[in-house]
Amino acid sequence: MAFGPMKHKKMKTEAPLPAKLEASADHLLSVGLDLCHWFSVAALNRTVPPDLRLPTFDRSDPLALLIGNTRAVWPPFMRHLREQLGGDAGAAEATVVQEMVALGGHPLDEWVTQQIADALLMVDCPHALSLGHVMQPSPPPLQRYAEASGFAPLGRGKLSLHPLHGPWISLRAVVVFDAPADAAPHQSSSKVAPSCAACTAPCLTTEVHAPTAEILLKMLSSERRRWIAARQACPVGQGSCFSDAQLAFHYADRGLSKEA
Ligand code: B12
Repeated sequence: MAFGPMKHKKMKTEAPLPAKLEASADHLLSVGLDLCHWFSVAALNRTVPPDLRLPTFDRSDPLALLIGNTRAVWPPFMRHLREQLGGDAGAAEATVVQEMVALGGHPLDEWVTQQIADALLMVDCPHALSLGHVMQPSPPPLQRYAEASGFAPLGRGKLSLHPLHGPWISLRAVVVFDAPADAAPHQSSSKVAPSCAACTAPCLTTEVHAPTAEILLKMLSSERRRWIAARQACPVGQGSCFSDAQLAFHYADRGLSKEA
């Protein structure tokens, strides 16, 4: 796992740090990166193996932020995709998704990277950023950080489970700030998802029925549609399921598909 250079840009205003952190989280929210979980690095580092510990800036307890999203990311990202494809605001979602996937690459990862960079520019504080999709030298174990920081435990199907949105969340990045944990703009929710222990949902069985929406049949193999079915089998957060177009985009085969 690699943490990016600890750089920052001075803001002209002298707003207190929690206010700047809040402004930065507001930016993320406005682009659909709507899950911001503030946590204490010291508390996390006490529970993870030494090789997974987060940097501390020589502080006893620095502040960290886990960034993720629900399906709220889709409308702003679709606007961006439409611009990329020449600005046809009326183009059908299915067409945009198919054209974008055909072009290859990882436009969502690129767009998320830009949005997070913009948000961090608003914070006048050194930080270390680790993006979930950066695979060299190794990807940050975001699911483990989500669990160890009390945000979302790993479910039986090996997907992180949010108390409200269930498995329908994506994890994007972790940032450590050279600031004390109590500079967090607000307390993160202490709700946790229900345990899978007593659940009888068929997420791990072959009983799940692969979805058959037209765009999914057109773009995804039956194996990939079964991955979706397993996620849909979770009883938690069913109202937060991604749309068919979003599913087609996330689950499309791009070699090592990891955007969802
Ligand atoms: C590499 C990777 C993959 C690889 C896994 C290869 C492997 N097993 O080595 C591939 C490309 C196959 C993959 C597939 C999928 N992935 Co993936 N993947 C990642 C990634 C980028 C890194 C994981 C990692 O190596 N962590 C470091 C190691 C040290 O930590 P670890 O805890 O041991 O990690 C293991 C698990 O995370 C596991 N894993 C990764 N993804 C998935 C998904 C499922 C369902 C399962 C069972 C396990 C699993 O593989 C890792 C190595 O063994 C993470 C993002 C991140 N940075 O965490 C997303 C991530 C874990 N993947 C995710 C998803 C959704 C998927 C897919 C369901 C959809 C998709 N994108 O196509 C599929 C499902 C595959 C299935 N069989 O059901 C989400 C999970 C969200 C959540 N709610 O938990 C993440 C967090 C990405 C994101 N943007 O949110 N993934």
